[in-house]
Amino acid sequence: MHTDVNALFAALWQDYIKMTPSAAKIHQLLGHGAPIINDHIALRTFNIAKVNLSVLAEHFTSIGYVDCGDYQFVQKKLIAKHFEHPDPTQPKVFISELLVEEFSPELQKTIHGLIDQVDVTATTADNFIYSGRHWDLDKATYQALLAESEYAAWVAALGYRANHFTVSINDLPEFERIEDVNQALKQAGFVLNSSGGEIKGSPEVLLEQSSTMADKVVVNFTDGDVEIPSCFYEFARRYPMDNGQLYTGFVAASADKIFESTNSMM
Ligand code: OOG
Ligand code: NI
Repeated sequence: MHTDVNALFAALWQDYIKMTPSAAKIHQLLGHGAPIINDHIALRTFNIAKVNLSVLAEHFTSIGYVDCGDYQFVQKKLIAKHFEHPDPTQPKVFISELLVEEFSPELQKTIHGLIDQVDVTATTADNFIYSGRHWDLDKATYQALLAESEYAAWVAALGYRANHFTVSINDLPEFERIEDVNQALKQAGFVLNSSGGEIKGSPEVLLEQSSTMADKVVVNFTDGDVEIPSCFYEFARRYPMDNGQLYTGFVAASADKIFESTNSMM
C-alpha cells in the first residue's frame, strides 16, 4: 500500500485520465491550466470479503483517512462509506460495494467466478485501487450483468480504479455557481447527467453536484473489443454549516443519481 497520499492520488489520476479523455479538456475549460482542487474521488466494488469496501478502504485508512459516513441505496442494492483525511485539502473518498447476495443466483455465480480469479496478495499491493480488471470476461456475460445491474457490469468490465474525480467549485477562481459551471460545460459540448435534474442537491442540504455522462473506452473482452462507458467528471459546491465550516458529507438522494453517470446513453 502507498505511504504517501500525494503519490496515491497522482497514480489514481494518471489511470483516470487514460479512461476519461474529456478530463483534460474540462480542466482547461474550468481552470485554464491552473491546478484544480479535487473534492473527492469514488471507487466501486462487490461485498465479497476478498475485495470488499473495507479492503479498498485500507488503502486510505492506512495513510490517515477516517471513516466519516454511511449511506444506503436500497433500490440499487449497494451501500457506501465516505472517508476524510485530517488535511482538508486532500480529496475525500467515497467507496461503495454491491450487495451481491441480493441479486439472482446467476449474477451471484458470475461475480463469485470473477472474484475467485483475484490473487489475494494483489489486493494489498500499492496499485490495487488503480489496477483495473483481474479476471476474464466475455461479451455475453457483460450483457447479462448489464441487464440486472449497471454497477455490476461496470465493475466487471473495468475493475478497480477511480470512476470519477470531482472538481471543487468552491476552489475555482472563475466560477462561483454550479449553474455557471454547467453552462460552460454544455457550451463546450459536454453532455451532463440529467437524471433527477442537472443539479443534484441544493443549498438546504449543503451540497450541490452535477456530472458529465461517462466517456467511452474500448475494452478487451475474451471474445473481442467493445466500446463501453468508462469514467466521468463531477462538480461539487459545498455550503457552510451553522458553525461556519463547509459541509463535508454526501447526500444519498443525490449520490443515487450520480451513480447513473456510467449508464449508457442509448
Ligand atoms: C459514486 C456515486 C456517488 C457522489 O458524489 O455522491 C458520488 C459512484 O458513481 O460510484 O460520487
Ligand atoms: Ni461523487
